[in-house]
Amino acid sequence: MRTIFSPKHAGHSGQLELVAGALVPGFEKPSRAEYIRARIDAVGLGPVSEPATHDLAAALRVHAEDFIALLPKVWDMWTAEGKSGTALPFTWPTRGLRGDKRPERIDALLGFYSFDAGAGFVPGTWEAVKSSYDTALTAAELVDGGERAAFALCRPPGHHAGAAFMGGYCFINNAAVAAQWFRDRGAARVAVLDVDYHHGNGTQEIFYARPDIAVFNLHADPMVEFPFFLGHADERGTGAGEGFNHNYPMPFGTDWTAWSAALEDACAKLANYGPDAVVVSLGVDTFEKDPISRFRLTSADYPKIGARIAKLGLPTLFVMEGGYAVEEIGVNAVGVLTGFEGG
Ligand code: 6XA
Ligand code: ZN
Repeated sequence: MRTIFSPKHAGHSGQLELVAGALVPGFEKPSRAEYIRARIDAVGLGPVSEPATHDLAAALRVHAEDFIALLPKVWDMWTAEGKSGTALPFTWPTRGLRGDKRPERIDALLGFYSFDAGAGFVPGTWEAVKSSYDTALTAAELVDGGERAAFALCRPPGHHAGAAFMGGYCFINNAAVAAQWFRDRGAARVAVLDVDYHHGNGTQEIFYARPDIAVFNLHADPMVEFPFFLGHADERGTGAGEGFNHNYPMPFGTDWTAWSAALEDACAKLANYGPDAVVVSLGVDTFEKDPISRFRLTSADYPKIGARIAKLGLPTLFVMEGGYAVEEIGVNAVGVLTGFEGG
């Protein structure tokens, strides 16, 4: 399997995030991608190449124009206001406030376009976000060109980013961009299978009213886990999209037995949907030693995920999402891919 990977991800480094009352170094750090990159070579997964540069047209197919236009400007606006450190939102337009008024100050604008303080900017953030987007599209082109599968080693991740908001380490929704791109290239139906520990609220929001892109999400119960405000089992889609969104919330402590039963159900429904391509939002924060998560998958489980996805027999794009046990992230993420190839 070929991998697309950009060294520009490394510019998104040293950002702080708000955790339990303190601003702490981001868990979403460059070494994550570097460990995965090293493991690809160690197991001989296949060639690794850099993405081609794309314009933002594919992003605008799933994101709002004003939101995308802001992203390249955030850091300069932040410093122009005399601010330093990590560019983070200050105030959010929650219930009872005006969500229709777009403020002028950057710290308020960041709140206007965010749902948490988890997607902070540093000087290299936009370049990394853009390279992550290019990575997803370049890998999607490989699959569209006839490769059975490809791996987009994206960083930063994307599945929490909605049509007009960022959050949870995510800025542009790489998986959603790729799914829509497959549609625009002629796929009649596309499925997104999100196996990250966290619910992919952005992907769900983007496709919620659509029958042509079905979304399957396996994740920790949002009653007790981030992103908290989306991801329940009764969210099944709306209007023409009703019945095409499938959530599998699971309790803390979920192990392979219960998790794989959910995967089996999702794969059966996905196969029945009959998509022309599958986009896998590949998070490995389901791992037992993940520092911010509470599932109990082991390293031996990841190849089994890949093998089950391979059994679908569909053109498959893997898009990297979460996973914070950095020393094991390479073994686990690449384990899914080798499991796919052997399966
Ligand atoms: C709260 C935790 C963000 C979770 C990010 C993630 N700052 N999403 O891994 O899949
Ligand atoms: Zn996650």
